[in-house]
Amino acid sequence: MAKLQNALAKKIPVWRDEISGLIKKHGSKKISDVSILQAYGGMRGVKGMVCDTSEVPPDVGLLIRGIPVGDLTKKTPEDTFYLLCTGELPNAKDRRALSADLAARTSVPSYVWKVLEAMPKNSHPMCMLDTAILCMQRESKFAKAYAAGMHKMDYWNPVLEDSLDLLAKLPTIAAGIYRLRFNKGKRIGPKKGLTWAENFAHMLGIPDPSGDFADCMRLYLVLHCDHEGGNVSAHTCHLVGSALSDPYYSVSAGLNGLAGPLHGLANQECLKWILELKKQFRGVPSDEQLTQFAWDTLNGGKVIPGYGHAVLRVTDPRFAAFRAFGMAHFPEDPVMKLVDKVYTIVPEVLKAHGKAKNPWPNVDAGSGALLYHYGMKEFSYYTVLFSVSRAMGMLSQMIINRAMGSPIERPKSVTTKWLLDQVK
Ligand code: NMX
Ligand code: MLT
Repeated sequence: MAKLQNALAKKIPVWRDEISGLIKKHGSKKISDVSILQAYGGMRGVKGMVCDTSEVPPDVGLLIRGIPVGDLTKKTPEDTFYLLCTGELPNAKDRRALSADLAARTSVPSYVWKVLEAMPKNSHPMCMLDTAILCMQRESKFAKAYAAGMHKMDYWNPVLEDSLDLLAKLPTIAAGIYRLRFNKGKRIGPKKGLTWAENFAHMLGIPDPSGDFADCMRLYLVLHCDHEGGNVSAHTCHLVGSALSDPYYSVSAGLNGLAGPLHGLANQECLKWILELKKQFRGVPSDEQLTQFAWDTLNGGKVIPGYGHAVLRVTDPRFAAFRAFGMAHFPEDPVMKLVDKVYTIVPEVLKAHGKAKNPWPNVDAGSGALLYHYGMKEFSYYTVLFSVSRAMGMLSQMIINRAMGSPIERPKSVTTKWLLDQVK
């Protein structure tokens, strides 16, 4: 852990000085106004929190520490986590050190498997993952250091330790859940010498003679890692962590938010929608049939999963990266072809419908087609893969927040009566 910890130890004092100088000099400068519509409308567009790991300009899409996510599609999750934490990509030596450090921490306490095995057989895989993380809370080094009276300025160090422990164990736990929940046979243990993503692919046990599935997992884990601070999972993790709840409590809480159909569960919903479409028309539908299918969804009072976004106003570059991978590896795959056809029709339908502010696909519109192609057909599992990746964003944000001494988050709510009084 020395390398990442050392890199952070050098950066943190610089960031602290920058932020305290900014607050001292310009603390009263206004950066946002809030309307009544925003107060009732999920605070959309309100700038009221800081996240330095990544940002999402609406007309560009995800930038990780200023680098467009489309430029990171050949990188590994280790590169990405190091970049999220420090603001710089690691050199080969530092990447290898991080990989080796994670590999040394993969061992999962045996009580976690007992808890998972005791859960009802039809538990949602997300419920299993979040339960597994929560039950490991007793392992938290931060909670122990806090109880021992550690100085506030040092919190980030045991939070980094917890983060590495948790990240290292997540693929083992997630793969174990896949094999247990879907009767895939015995758990497969991690293999020496593999990277974080390669080991995850290995432990899932999906036949992969070409290594393409492992490469798909690498890409999947890079693309989902972070999406600034206001999305439901990151924001939840941030809020819970701001009470100095440790990373196990906070990440489990954040992932409970990711499990919602308007957030990370949309990837399972999206593939379900595509397969229903395929079934109804026994293959690729005509433009008219697809248009009607989309309208039927909207007229049924439902959303079209994988489309729309609270911040983005263009095609999500993460969708573009998945599409490019699918087109490069299996352009003739029927589900991939459907995803592509949906992309030509649904934005026009959403524009005509006139409600969604963003008619373009988000990250969830195409990712499932890739997994389906490689034989992972249990789509209720897809959000677990999203979770393993998103943990990197939540944890890097948490390390930085503890290092910056961020306070407990506690915005002021108002009543409808108070609002009515304001407009009298
Ligand atoms: N299909 C149908 N209606 C939609 C869609 C969609 N894909 N997207 C937005 N709308 C509706 C939305 O429900 C709202 O309707 P109403 O006024 O009746 O409440 C209206 O359009 C305005 O919503 P927006 O301001 O455009 O979107 P908002 O910021 O509230 O929500 C999402 C963003 C992502 C929740 C929304 O676009 C959505 O539900 N999309 C489908 C689910 C999805 O793909 N979620 C995954 C997002 C990415 N992720 O992984 O988290
Ligand atoms: C995400 O990756 O978190 C989603 O695109 C949702 C969001 O940013 O609000």
